[in-house]
Amino acid sequence: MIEVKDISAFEILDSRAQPTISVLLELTSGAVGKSSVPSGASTGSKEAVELRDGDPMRYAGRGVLRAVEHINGKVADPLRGRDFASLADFDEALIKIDGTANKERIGANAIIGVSMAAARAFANAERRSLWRSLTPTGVEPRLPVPHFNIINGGAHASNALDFQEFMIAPLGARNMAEAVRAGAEIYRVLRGELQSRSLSVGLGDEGGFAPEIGSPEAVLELLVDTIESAGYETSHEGVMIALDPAANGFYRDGMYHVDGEKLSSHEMVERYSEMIESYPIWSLEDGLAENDRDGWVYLTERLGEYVQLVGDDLLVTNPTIITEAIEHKMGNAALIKPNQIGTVTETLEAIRICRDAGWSQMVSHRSGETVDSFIADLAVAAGCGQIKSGAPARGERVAKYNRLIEIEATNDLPYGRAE
Ligand code: 2PG
Ligand code: MG
Repeated sequence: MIEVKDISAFEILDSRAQPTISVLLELTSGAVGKSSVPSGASTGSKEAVELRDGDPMRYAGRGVLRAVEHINGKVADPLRGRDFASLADFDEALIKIDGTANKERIGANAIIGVSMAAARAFANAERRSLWRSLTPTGVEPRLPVPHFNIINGGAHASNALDFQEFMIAPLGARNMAEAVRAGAEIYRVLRGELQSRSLSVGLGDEGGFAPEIGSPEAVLELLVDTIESAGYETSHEGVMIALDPAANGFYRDGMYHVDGEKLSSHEMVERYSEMIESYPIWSLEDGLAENDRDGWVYLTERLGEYVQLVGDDLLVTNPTIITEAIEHKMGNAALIKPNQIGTVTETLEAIRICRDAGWSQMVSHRSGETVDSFIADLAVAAGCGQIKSGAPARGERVAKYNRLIEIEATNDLPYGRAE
């Protein structure tokens, strides 16, 4: 049994100068866990509720003092001095305290912070690494293929690019350290390529470059050139490309607005199909909008055999929504973001459902981040085989990749996609 001594929270900043929550959780044994909470910009409508103060006099309404107050009072009061058998038990208590389906009473940003801090405190109490303590029975932990977001657009940048993320994935790397090296070397060559074409090397929210290039195909062309001039092969044995267009962002009145064109759902799928034929793309996330459900079914029929189709805004790490999507054959993989659902236990449940259905899982950061590297341990623990944490640059992005290098250096674990 693990006894909670105290929980406290305070308001800190994330990587976009927005307030977020940091939580400290102390056990009677003396073990302590700390966390800080990320925040998204392009969000799915069914994500658990991120509670903001709405006070225009502080941080333009984005303050989180109410959520902090909830942790220090409504959450901490009933949990102080209580015993728990496991993290699952603890998270169940959190869900009960909130009592709503989408965690709107306490705020999902408050609850996930407490859940992550508890996971760390419980691991410390067992004197185990976080990833070891989170590994579910029967799962083989592994180091995930990093997906480096090196060109940013959409809601994460002020350029005209409609697609949000262009990522490179060293699928064929020998190990984590070599995968990170590939990402960083390609990023460096890309900077030079952009400069030589007199394009901006200013950055988007996730540390990728945000040049004024309008067409996704022109970016893909540039990426292939860059990967090859950095000395890597564009293949499954080398480096492949992954896209997150985040199509909610350019879906209006039932049409997809890309680079000055208006495309129907089927036309959008055809455009992807051509891209996949012409460029080394292995994964496509949120290719269609979350409300375009028939489109998702068609997309999966049409391209599901050739490419990984990841649902993010569509699935929001929600076990019930993922189960429905599996039934309806909408996609074949899920993006996993703990703050979309609100507890670590429900996140692990979402991953388990995917695994049991033969769906892949990619663990993900948010565009607003801190240096908390929780998701690195989560990805290893759950054996997901894939992670995205932005560019191989900027402290809050690199914190996750560096944690993965540390786990690799101190343990004997396989690297790569789960079979
Ligand atoms: C996404 C994420 C992370 P945000 O769409 O996948 O890259 O962005 O955190 O803004 O939702
Ligand atoms: Mg996404």
